[in-house]
Order: sequence, then structure tokens, then C-alpha cells
Amino acid sequence: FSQKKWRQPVAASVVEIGGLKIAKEDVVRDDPTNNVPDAIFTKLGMQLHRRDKHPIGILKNAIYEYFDKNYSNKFEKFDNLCPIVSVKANFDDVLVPADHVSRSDNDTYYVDSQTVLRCHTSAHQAELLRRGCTHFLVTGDVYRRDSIDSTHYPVFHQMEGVHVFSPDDWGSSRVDATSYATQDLKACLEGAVEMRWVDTYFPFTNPSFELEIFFQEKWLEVLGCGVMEQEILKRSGKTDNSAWAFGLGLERLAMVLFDIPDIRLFWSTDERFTSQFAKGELGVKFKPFSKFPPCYKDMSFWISDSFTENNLCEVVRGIAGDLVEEVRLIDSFTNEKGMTSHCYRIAYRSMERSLTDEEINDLQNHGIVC
Ligand code: FA5
Ligand code: MG
Repeated sequence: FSQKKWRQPVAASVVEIGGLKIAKEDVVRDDPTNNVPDAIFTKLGMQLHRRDKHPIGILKNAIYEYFDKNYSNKFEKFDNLCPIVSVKANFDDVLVPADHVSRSDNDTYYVDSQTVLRCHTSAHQAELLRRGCTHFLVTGDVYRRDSIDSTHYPVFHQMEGVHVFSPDDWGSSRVDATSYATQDLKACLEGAVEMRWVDTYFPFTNPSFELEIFFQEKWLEVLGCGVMEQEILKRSGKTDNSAWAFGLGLERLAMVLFDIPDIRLFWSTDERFTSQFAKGELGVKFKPFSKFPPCYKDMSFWISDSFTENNLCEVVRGIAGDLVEEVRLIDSFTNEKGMTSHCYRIAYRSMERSLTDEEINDLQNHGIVC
């Protein structure tokens, strides 16, 4: 598969973030380590989280209000930090090991060898701690090369929360600093929704947890969190403190709260979607305006050792854009010579109209978007 060959046409060549003008040439570069496609560049300036009438913006505002109310406006908010960050900020500063998979160019978008599109809002933790912030929320668009289905998209939004405690905070309680931060973290996040805690691992927290919510008959992971590794605090000049941190996937929670069935809808400019939401209104249930039939195509091919599913998904998305709903491995077999073949089922479905079999054949054969 050639990734450079099939590309959808793009209009914008400059985006503005936090007063900074970023040219396409600065992000989609000829650098050998660059793997940012045009379609990802166009998402850079969209900032859905800063639109008051968009479900992502409505949810962000509601969570900000929750924190203001419960913590008397103590949390500082950042929602305009540039998503182009250093490898150091994205990985080293939060103790991600040098050989961790998330650093690979199969998982992360690299602008050049020292610069990435942030893959989580944790990329801003250390910098803000160094600046002296002790209570903060960071909201922003994050970027990941990932598989394709109704709850995964290569661009999504996270909110990071960090709360640093000092010995005075846990001194009067009967528990140690870590237990104190753990209890406070869980109390802060446990809400009205049906949820459960799952133990997990992150390089930057210990203990670490995931919060899952029951949605569409399944447990859906909406956030990762934990007690911040002492090393991160120490490096930021905080030797006597303890802290909790969380990273919330805004799309996942918005899907539950607004009943939005597919993550691609957040990017829809169709009025039948956008007109259903209003500033400050969290209770609205999305009324699907259509459920057009899907068009399935099975595709088999021999794979080499360098094959990855993320690369396949990038190619499929480069050709079909948001028409692709899911890419799923349905069969795999290895012959006597040790060659492996994969069969993928690609589901195409438009949010706006019925697709014909013919146009999907054209699309697959020639990369033509009708
Ligand atoms: C993180 O990104 C950690 N930085 C979170 C964290 C922060 C942990 C602070 C501890 C302390 P994770 O990769 O699990 O963790 O992603 C966090 C959330 O982002 C997930 O729970 C999910 O809600 C959302 N998410 C992850 N991948 C996608 C995707 N492809 N599309 C939409 N949402 C996603
Ligand atoms: Mg996770």
C-alpha cells in the first residue's frame, strides 16, 4: 500500500491555534520521519472543544462548571495549547519508556524526529507543573494512528485534570499521601452514571485506574487516571507533594450523554446534526436523522512482516475519509510456506445518504470519492 498516492483534496493550507499561524508545509513535511497525512492537518485548527454549541464544547463547559462549583474556582483552565509538541513533552516528561509501543510511528503522528502531534493531553503536565500550577484542566485535540470503528477516530479530544496536594492536606487524615490522593480522585470522578473502576497501568501514575461506563450493552472505557509518579513531581521541583491526574476522552463521554451512536458524527457539518445541540444544554438526546444502509466489502491479501493494521486503516481512511465506518479482521490463515493472508471486512456507511455498490467499487478501485 502506498500511503502518499491516494489523498483526498484539502482546502486549508494555514491553520491558527492560540494566535499562532501554522502552515501546512510545517506539519505535512518531506522529512523521512513525517507520517502526517493531509486529512489530519485539516483537523488541527478545528478545535471542536472551543465551540459552545458543539457536543464536545457543551460537555467541556459542563465539566468546567462542575470543577468550579466543587473546588471554588481553584482549577486553572487551558484549552488553547498548541497540539504540536516535543517528543520530550509527549513521552519523556511523563516517564514513557524509550521502547514503549506508543512511541512508534505506527501509533503516533511524527512531524519530525523531535516533534509529534500530541497523543494525549498528559503532554502538558510537566510544563504546567514547572510553571507552578497545582490545580489545572487541559482540554485539547489529540492525535493517534489507530484502528477504525464507531468508538475510535484518529483525532479526538481529551481533558486532563491534575490536582497537587501538600502535606497539610493529608496530614490531618489517617492515611498516607497516596491513599489520600486515590480517595480524593475517585470521589471527584464518581458521578451519577453507571460506572466501574478497572485497575490498569500507565508509566506516569501508580496506582492507575480506568473508569468505564455502560453504553450500548458494553462497558466503554472513558478515562485513565491515577496517583502521579513521584518522579514527575520531583523533576518539577515539588518534593513534598502528592498528586492525582486523569485523562478523559470527551467523545466517549459525549456519546453516552447525548446518545451519539458513531464517533464520526462529531465532525459532521450536516445541519441535521449541528442544529440539535444548544449552548449549555447537556440533557439533549440526539435523534438520529438517518441510518443509511452499510455497504460491505471483503478484501484479502498476503501480508509481509511490516504489515500493521494501523497502516491499513490510514490508507483506507485516506481513500474513503469518513465514509468508512469499520475495518475488521475477519479471517487469517498461514499456508505451508509460512505466508500469511488476512481478510478484512470494510464497512462503508454515509451519515448523510445511501451509498451505491457501484460507487464503492469505484472508490476502492480508483480512489475516487463521489
Ligand atoms: C491516556 O491517554 C492517558 N494520558 C490518561 C491519563 C492521564 C492517565 C493522566 C493517568 C493520568 P488512554 O490512552 O487510555 O490514556 O486514553 C484516555 C481516554 O481517551 C480513553 O479512556 C478513551 O476515552 C479516549 N480514547 C483513546 N483512544 C481513542 C480514540 N482512538 N478515539 C476516541 N477516544 C479515544
Ligand atoms: Mg486506555
